[in-house]
Amino acid sequence: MPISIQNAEVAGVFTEIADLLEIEGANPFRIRAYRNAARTIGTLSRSVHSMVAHGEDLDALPGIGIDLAAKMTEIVSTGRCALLDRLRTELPSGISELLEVPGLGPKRVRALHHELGVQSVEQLHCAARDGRIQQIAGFGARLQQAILDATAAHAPSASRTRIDVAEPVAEALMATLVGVPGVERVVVAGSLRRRRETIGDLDLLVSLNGDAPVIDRFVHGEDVRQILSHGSTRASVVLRNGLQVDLRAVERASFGAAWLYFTGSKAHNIALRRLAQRQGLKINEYGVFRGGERVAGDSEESVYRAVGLRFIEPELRENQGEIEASRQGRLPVPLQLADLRGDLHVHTRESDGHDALEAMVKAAREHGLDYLAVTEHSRRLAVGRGLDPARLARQIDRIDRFNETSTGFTVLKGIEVDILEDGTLDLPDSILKRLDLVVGAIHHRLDLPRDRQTERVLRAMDQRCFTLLAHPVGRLFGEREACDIDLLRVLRKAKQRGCFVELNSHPSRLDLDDTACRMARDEGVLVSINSDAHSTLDFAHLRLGIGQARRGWLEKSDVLNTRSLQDLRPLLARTMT
Ligand code: DGT
Ligand code: CA
Ligand code: CA
Repeated sequence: MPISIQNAEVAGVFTEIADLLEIEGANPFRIRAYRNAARTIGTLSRSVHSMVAHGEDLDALPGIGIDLAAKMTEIVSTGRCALLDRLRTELPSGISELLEVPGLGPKRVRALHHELGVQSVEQLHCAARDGRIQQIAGFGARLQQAILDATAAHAPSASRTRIDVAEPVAEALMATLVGVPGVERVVVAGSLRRRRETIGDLDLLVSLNGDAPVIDRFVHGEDVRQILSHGSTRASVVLRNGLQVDLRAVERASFGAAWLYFTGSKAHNIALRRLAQRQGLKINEYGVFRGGERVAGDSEESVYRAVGLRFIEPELRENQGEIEASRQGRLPVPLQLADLRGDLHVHTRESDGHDALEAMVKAAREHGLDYLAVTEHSRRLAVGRGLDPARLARQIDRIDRFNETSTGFTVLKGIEVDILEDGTLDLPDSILKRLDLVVGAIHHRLDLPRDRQTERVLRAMDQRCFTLLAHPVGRLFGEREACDIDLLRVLRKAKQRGCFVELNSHPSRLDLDDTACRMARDEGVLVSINSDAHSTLDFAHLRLGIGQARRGWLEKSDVLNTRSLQDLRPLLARTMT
């Protein structure tokens, strides 16, 4: 029996249960029972722990029935409470923090969650800033202002930059440094090398052969607005576009150790250092040392080898099990862009794309693909010039004619059909069943509460023709948070129905994200890495999707569109009957 459980802790568990039940909208009598019990426990002169230890009847206490007594026994004897654990997983993890904002109790948190989909303090801040809170009955402008003030520290930082914006900046900067005498290599480190979807600051590293004027050249670059620091081996600057860049220069002998160190993540570095310590070694940005002697450091491989590990791809360096997997030889085989054989989410001019089918096909071929699926919007999305059944029927005929004359490339007939609020699809079965695949997507009512949003998608997936769920959580960087949905249930439904989920490679989406990809892999659901191309240029985004998929530990076999068309067809066909 854990010895440290105090009455206040038991009461705290009951109060939290009552709060969470109230946010969920449970029976008021049940909620009150937990509140009363918390109060009773708070005023007891004896410890619940010792009463349980002496086998006393807790249900003799005022307001404590058999059920509550059993929970008290569970808490003091195991240190946990299954009901609380369940409630915590049912509600978004940020919900409890909302209760700590002054002025907010469970009732108001419930209203904020249900009316506005607020599930974190950051979202609360944005809702207050945008004036949405005062629109809820019982809130008002004064409370909104108080919330805005109390959550000021949670204003989202505009300071992270999308990877597609940061990457060309890094490349241009590197190009100015490669020609400097004495510079052997210029490489990217930090989160950009790990292919995170957003970048806090850019980290560049150069390998030097002797003295080189590279740091001076860097800080006096024409795009530099401000020099934050300037030393002999390092400098930090802010560029005119606002991006901060850190540059370090190291000798060749330390290059691998420095690259590994500045690539991070910090959590990965710390775990690696601990592992080295257990082997009597020391790792830092200069190398691996035993006593005063450097035993490795010129390459990253040498550093990993010195501590008994195989090379770990940068995308995996997040301290999410990669060190253990490396030691056991269980690291995923890195997915490559060239593994993709096709793209299952492409628009043409027929809806809101910019280019004709022929141009999209040409671009897809140039990207090494063998097939693409044309998936226009459906009629509900009027701004996207969505297709009604008659227009879709004409497109089906057009694609059939195209394929008759095309050699070595196939266009699949698809649709990006809206999932309506009740979970039905925006087009009838009679037309959908003529397609090769049906991509379902949510484009409106992203604010539904978690249970309704989840049910909506599950119902859509239960329909006869449903192949692939596009951009499952609907986040748009800088514009909109992910919708509140139980992804695990969605993935399990996909598994059960034999359908698939998308990793949308557009840099404003990257949805599924890395963590969700890993969840899909664990659940055995194939992920389709798609461009969602609206122009011929957008196939370049597939590379970003690959980075995210690698971060999510996906291998070639976990990805639907690494299949040849011949292997893909039966998988699609199963979802259409
Ligand atoms: P960001 O810039 O927020 O997108 O993320 P990172 O990972 O690029 O972080 P940054 O720029 O602060 O640092 C670059 C790398 O340098 C980081 O991934 C690991 C390494 N690093 C920075 N500070 C520390 C530290 O205090 N300890 C260790 N072990 N490594 C650090
Ligand atoms: Ca960085
Ligand atoms: Ca940095």
